[in-house]
Amino acid sequence: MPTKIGYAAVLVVLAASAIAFAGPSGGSVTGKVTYEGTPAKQKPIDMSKEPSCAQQHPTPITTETVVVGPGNTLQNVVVYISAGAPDESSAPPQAVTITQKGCQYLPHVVPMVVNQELKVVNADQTSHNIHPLAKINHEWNKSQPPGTPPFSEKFDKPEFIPVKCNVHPWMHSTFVVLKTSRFAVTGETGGFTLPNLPPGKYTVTAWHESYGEQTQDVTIAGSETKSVNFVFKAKPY
Ligand SMILES: [Cu+2]
Repeated sequence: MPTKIGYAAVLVVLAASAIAFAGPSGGSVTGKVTYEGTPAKQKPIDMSKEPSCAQQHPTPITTETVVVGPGNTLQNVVVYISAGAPDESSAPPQAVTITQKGCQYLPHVVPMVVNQELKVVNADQTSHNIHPLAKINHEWNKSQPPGTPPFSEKFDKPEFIPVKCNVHPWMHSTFVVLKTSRFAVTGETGGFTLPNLPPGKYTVTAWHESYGEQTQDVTIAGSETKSVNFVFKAKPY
């Protein structure tokens, strides 16, 4: 038979695990991004001028402007808290990495926080020239021969920056520089979760490189999970 002290100890442990489970702040927004209509057919990429890359793709890859998954899900959508959360006091300490591999940018869309370290890796046997077409931030343009070590950069203002390679015209990415670390990128399931949101009113923005931007307002009370779904209209071209 447990003693009074035994019961008290159990209660303390239960309370501690409840706090740990809820995290410091509690609520979350979760949902799915889908499209309606017929998305543009992606075009196969001809890499024959760059054999070291072409041979990495036994099946030719296609453009990635619109990447979809089963059940009309839309991938590469950046979903983030665009209003309601305080700005970050400092950038996350870990770096975000973009890798040039098989003459593709991995990942295709690269979200990061203002002033967070961005590491650029060339894993190919050929030179790339990465060129973020920044308008608000400082624009730069760097050649990276094969075998050279990664280099680091950062952007000090929020901006959606199209990225191209000056050597391989089919290579495209977007650097999504945000004021917040509360973001997610959709994968094959189209799903996203933005966790640890303190109670409050938020604007959630979903951005897609071809279909643009949508926003929805959501109010979080306590530690509840609110469902927010986005449906984009596919452009038929
Ligand atoms: Cu390149």
